[in-house]
Amino acid sequence: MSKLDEKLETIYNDVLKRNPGETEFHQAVLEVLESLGPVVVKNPQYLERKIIERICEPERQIIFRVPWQDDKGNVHINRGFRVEFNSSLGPYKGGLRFHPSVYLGIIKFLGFEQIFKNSLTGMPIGGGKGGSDFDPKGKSDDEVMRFCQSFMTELYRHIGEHTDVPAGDIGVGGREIGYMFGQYKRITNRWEAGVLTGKGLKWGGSLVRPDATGYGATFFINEALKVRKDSFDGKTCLVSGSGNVAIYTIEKIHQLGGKCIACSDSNGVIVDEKGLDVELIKQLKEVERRRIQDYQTYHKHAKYIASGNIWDIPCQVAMPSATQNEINGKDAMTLVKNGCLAVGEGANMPTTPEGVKVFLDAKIAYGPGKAANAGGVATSALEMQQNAQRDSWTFEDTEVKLEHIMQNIHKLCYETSEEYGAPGNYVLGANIAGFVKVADAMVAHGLV
Ligand code: NDP
Ligand code: 2IT
Repeated sequence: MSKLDEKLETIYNDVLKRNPGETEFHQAVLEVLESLGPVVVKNPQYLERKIIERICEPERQIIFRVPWQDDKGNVHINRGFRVEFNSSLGPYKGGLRFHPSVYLGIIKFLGFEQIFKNSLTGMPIGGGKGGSDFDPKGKSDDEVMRFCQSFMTELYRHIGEHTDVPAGDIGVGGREIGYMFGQYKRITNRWEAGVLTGKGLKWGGSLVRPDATGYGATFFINEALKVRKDSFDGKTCLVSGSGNVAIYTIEKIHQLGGKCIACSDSNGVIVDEKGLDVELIKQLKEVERRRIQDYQTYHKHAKYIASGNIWDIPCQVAMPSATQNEINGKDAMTLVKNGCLAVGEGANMPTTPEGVKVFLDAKIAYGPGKAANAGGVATSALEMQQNAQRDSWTFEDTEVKLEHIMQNIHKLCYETSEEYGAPGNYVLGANIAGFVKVADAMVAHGLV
């Protein structure tokens, strides 16, 4: 199914050979390379200088042992990762994921996507990602703290405000960032706010950072709907997941007049035809760390579908906000058949290549993750700006900045898609616009 020209095909085959078994990384690379054919025709120096080969090879990959003890004194060993992928535009920047499925191939796909996403934000940030196969589910606060301390006891030597700035992702939120910040401060004897983002508001965090990915994804789709002389007003929406990104996507959709009728977790789907009660979801997930099934305890009219597939529910806007490859080709066909007009990816790479093809062929408004979910990392960069100035901005000012950033990303992707003869194809627009900026910086920096 590859649409690669001969030179890019050779590069891709080399990536496959050098990185065996890393299927998610292969998928992320192929998706970008498929957009770059016309770019290398226009700029042959990218091939001559082997810019694409260099972009596909992380600058540095760190893998380490993370030993920790549970509350009963049992010893556990997890594996920690930090992939410092590309520092052409700024210090490595990207989240940490704690989930049992984590292995090098997942961290590399996320780090690779992050390079282009961060480029699209227009902020001075390079690309990186990290995490562990640690499963925070069912662990006590003390166990999570001990794990985070052990993780940081190795990670601290690789990061810093001018070097590499981690943040949250799946399984890593304010609690984990707090424990990691505390350990970094203790080991280094430095109160270095800019070393991590997603910090608590009382100790260097930024207003709007918790809300930013979901708000940003909704702003992006709002712009895409505007191009089609449409809006969220009155639209029935689905948001998968019920974590950080899902919660603030639901909240912003409701503020813009849409109605979210379903969300999910890895166990099942909750459907509330009256519109989801986002304050209840915040209480259940952010405060009490419970499962989404418990929504029904408080709203008897809601329906819980154990092991259900959220994409079977008819909607006009779908915002996948859980994990990679959660929408396959069949799901995409179901969504389109049921009248879905727009898909905004809060999650990273939530749609399989078959699904992406369905959305592009149907010409719906499809915002790929590296464009649509860039508001999270962009607001991390705003947090870094506030830390550098020893300042903190109001919610209103920060949200306006986020909205402008998302409008600019949308415009850049749209205009690039027009320039390359495929107006409205945000996959092409995001890949090309994100790539060119990094590639030009790499050319300027010489062979490094
Ligand atoms: P959270 O840990 O807060 O929430 C994750 C949600 O997705 C949970 O509801 C979880 O359900 C569900 N989920 C996770 N893995 C799976 C899986 N394998 N199968 C089914 N459901 C799953 O993470 P975030 O909200 O932060 O992240 C969600 C997505 O957004 C990820 O793809 C992440 O990379 C992306 N993202 C996050 C950003 C951020 O700022 N946090 C920024 C940009 C993108 P359960 O509890 O059952 O596991
Ligand atoms: O995927 C992502 O962009 C994130 N998890 C957020 C990264 C960050 O540094 O804020």
